[in-house]
Amino acid sequence: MSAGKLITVSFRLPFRFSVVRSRLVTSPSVGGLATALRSYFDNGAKNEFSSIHWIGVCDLSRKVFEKICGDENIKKDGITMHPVFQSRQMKEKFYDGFCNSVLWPLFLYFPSFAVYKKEFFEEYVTANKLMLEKILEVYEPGDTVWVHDYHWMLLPSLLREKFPDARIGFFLHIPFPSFELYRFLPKSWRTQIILGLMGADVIGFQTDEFVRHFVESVHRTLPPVVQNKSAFKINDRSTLVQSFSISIDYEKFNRACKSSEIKKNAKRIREKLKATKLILSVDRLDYTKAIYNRLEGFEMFLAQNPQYKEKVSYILLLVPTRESILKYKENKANVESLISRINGTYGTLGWAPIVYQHQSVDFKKLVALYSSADVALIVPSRDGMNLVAKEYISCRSNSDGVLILSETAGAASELLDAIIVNSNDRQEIADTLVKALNMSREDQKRRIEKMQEHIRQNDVLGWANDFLNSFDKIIEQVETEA
Ligand code: ADQ
Repeated sequence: MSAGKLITVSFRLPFRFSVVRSRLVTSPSVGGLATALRSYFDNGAKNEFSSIHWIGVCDLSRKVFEKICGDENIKKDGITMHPVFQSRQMKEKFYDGFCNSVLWPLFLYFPSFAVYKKEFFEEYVTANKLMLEKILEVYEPGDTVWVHDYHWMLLPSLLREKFPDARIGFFLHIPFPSFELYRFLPKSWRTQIILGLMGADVIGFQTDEFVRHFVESVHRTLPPVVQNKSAFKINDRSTLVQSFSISIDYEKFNRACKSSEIKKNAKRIREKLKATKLILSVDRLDYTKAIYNRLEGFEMFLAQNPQYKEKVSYILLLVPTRESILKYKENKANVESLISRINGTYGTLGWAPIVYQHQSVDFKKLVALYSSADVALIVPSRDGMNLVAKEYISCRSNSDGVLILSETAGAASELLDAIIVNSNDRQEIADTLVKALNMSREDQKRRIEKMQEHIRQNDVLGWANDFLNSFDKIIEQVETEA
């Protein structure tokens, strides 16, 4: 790969910072991107690069951070973290605004939730430029800069202008929508975003479908561009556009679920809940995860199958997310009121059908939950990939369990032995729960083993290595053309 540094850029740093009794306290960031990259850095990355750096937005204000840490960067688990400080205005207009009230709803097919304000886009440009300043403090020729996700789509070109020979990669963790959605963005914004991305040597997407959407959007947004198979040529530079399906550290999850401590904890969960069957969902509390729909599906299941009364518990573990945004507050309120209606209607003195936890849990608890559940119900309305689905499969040490997955999660294109449903079809969810709870042991084993083998062979290390090795493809292509 490269002997230089690897500089990762994402919105969040891999660890959250807080201050307790005047000391800096760190805790792992929750979410797919942070989980996946930390796993890669724990495994292969350190052998490939001279050092690992991560630039992201700090949870603390500059004043508080500098009071506690001076001008030191924080090093943890071999990663040097370089915090960027954003003003309150930037948080509101860039993060809550353009990122999470324009790009997020649009790219995840909730166009009616998007709020197109000029000042949001202007702040997006400013925030990308601020991030560039930080990169320039860390970057040296020979380094690789790996930019992640929709927050920083202008950054590859901003960096390219400064360093024409830099190795720059970009990976989009969320879907790239069809052009019919992408064109909701005003022309100037959508053009700037595509040109921003084209500064990268490699642009990675989760699935081939998202690659196709992007390619169509390029052709329909820019004046005629040269495309040679999977590469675009603009101003004599080539940009490779390819899918790289993100994954997890299979061995870490699989090893953990076989430990006696986790087995004991999983058993304890089952004993505590008394129900004979456990269904589990683990998600950020995001409207794109369609939690309301699946609760309605579960409610139908209870109404139509009274024989499961006191026999089934549905553990709903939802991690808090983006709580300052109105759509998230509304979604949380709706989900919580539906949970209470279902528990109120169907529960008995000693049994609540839904066990709801609105919190983040640590790795061991998460693995114990995955190990304890007979069925994982993972039905987002859209998802770039969905790592929870892969984590659940990896934690089935006895090769039993059933994964119910929605067709609109990127993971559905890989986990072909899951039961695939439509997240809007409540009746299908209800019927599929019955099917899953009654699936024969042989059928479960056959499906789980096939999916485990797939994830084992396509783990997070493979994803990162494929992405980072693809820079060489571009070099080969340029040399062949010369
Ligand atoms: P997310 O939308 O965050 O990720 P996902 O891929 O499922 O979705 O990752 C969530 C991660 O957070 C998992 O590793 C899971 O273990 C963890 N997690 C979730 N709830 C938790 C809880 N209550 N406590 C502790 N941990 C919890 C984005 C995209 C996805 C894409 C990933 C990676 O939206 O589509 O798969 O990035 O690219």
